[in-house]
Amino acid sequence: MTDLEKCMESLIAIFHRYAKDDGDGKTLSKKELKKLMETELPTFLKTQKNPKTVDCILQDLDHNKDEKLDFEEFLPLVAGISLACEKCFVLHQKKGKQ
Ligand SMILES: [Ca+2]
Ligand SMILES: [Ca+2]
Repeated sequence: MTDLEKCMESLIAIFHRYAKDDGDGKTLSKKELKKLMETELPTFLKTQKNPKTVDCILQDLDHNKDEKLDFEEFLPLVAGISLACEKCFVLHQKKGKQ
């Protein structure tokens, strides 16, 4: 498998690992999302000063308003954080070159 394929597999595996906690493995409840973010994205959570970050994220991403995130709704979160990371990465690279 290529690196990117491994990444995608991990992403799917992580989503399902946390989603299945309450018996409904297709969606992340708020509790499951919180646990996922606390465990898998601690660095990102630490940069967020708002204690309601998880609630805000859930509201933003939950398009069908069932207060749960399915995989399709969850992906923009990963994409968004990846975008932010990529900007940092580019910034660091520029700093390194100067
Ligand atoms: Ca669930
Ligand atoms: Ca939803």
